Amino acid sequence: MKIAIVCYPTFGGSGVVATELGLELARRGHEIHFITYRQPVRLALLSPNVHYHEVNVPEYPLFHYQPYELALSSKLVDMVKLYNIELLHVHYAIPHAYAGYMAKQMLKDEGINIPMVTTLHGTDITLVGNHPFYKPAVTFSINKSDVVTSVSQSLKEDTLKLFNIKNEIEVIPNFIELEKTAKEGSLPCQRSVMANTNERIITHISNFRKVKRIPDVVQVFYNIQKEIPAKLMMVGDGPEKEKAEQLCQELGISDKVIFFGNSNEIDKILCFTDLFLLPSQTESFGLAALEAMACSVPVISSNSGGLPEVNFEGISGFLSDVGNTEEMAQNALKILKDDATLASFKENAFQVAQQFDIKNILPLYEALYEKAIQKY
Ligand code: GMT
Repeated sequence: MKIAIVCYPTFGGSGVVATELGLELARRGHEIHFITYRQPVRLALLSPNVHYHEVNVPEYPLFHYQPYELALSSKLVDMVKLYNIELLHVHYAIPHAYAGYMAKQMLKDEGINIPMVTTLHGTDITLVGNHPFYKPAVTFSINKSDVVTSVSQSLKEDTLKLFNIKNEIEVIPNFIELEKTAKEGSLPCQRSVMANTNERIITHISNFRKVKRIPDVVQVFYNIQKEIPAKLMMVGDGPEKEKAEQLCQELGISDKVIFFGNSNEIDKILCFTDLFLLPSQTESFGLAALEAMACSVPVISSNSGGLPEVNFEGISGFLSDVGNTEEMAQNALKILKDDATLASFKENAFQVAQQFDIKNILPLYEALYEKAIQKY
């Protein structure tokens, strides 16, 4: 199949999922066209089946806001015609589903009919898309998609609750490429550079937005390090990072916390991690938690959104109510208390991650594409 993938090229989970999906489809012989405003961060290798088309938005002083949707839909029309693309798969409803619908309409005018699959990722529904300023357009573009998927059952339920959706929503969970993780996991792990042998290493990875509850990450770690020697690795960048650095100073733990910024080498950090923290206000899925589990790292998370579908209570880690940092720290200490307990949580985390291996999930997308193309 010839498929166009529209996504955000940034470090966010939706862009990562879209990129990994496209790369695996390409490995299986499909022709994949990434269409976005910058080369996606995980799209390092361009292979014969992988194409990347940049959306350019010329600056014009009249425009207070540059019309990205317009440029994207025009690019989609041009690329579909040039490469005979058979299907559009847009990741993140805003504004991709809207731009995709416009492209479909323009193509229809020229006698070209092409299906569009929209994958809902989370904040496009629960935070941004739900805002009254966007809601009519988001509802419209979801209802006009030929196929709609969501990355968890919880996100499906939220979508049906928050929007007037007439379409079926199919749940296809996010995935992980275990083979790649295993290969990278066999590289030398630089644990000794980060911590002393007696210290436990705790990691948090995110875009440091409010929804991630960064102060809770610091508070949970503060409670842990009062009981056992430990270090905290903070990976990522975003609006809450500076405040977190300040909080660490106020609590007197700056020497135990390392801020990495954005990293393309999270596997190298996860390889020496003992525990992952994700106390988010909400997560449609929690891809970062799954990436940790794939590296045999147990997870302490909140129990909101789709997290219980990924992190299994008492098996791959523990889940607590949002904001209950006291319980999160107690649960963390339960896992970290001795090497044998930690080893068994690590093994369980890896076992749970196997359910989400890309090899199990990718055929679900392929079947859905085939059905959508056949219908047209
Ligand atoms: O984590 C973020 O806030 C980024 C956001 C994105 O769209 O890139 O992540 C969302 O999509 C990910 C991939 O499907 C999910 O794993 C995240 O849980 C989801 N984030 C939220 O729902 C807050």
